Amino acid sequence: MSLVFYTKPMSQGSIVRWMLEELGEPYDTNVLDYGDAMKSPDYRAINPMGKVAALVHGEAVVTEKAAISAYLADMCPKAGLAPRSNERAAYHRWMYFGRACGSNYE
Ligand SMILES: N[C@@H](CCC(=O)N[C@@H](CS)C(=O)NCC(=O)O)C(=O)O
Repeated sequence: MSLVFYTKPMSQGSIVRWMLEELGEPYDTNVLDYGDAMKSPDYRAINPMGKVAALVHGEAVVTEKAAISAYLADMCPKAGLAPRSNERAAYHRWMYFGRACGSNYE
């Protein structure tokens, strides 16, 4: 099933790109510019927020970098990117900590 990644260089899409590369599955990339391209009706049909990153996997659409990362890890267990059940609490904690905050340093 095809994977299509919507991103912009030097954006939070880089986190998703890292996951896609670790996954090792083929994917297509659509690079969007800020402004008109990201706010177009065509792209808003994928992400109503008009932001990157977004992932289209067949009929499934996932936005939000944490959600996309978790989706990819679960979609392809053979890649070993999601932990075993006894490690899931820490996995969720640090997945959402790291991807929810731009800066977490005190
Ligand atoms: N909560 C979103 C944030 C996405 C986001 O803010 N993306 C920025 C690029 S780093 C964007 O697309 N900005 C374009 C805009 O707001 O017009 C996520 O985690 O993926």
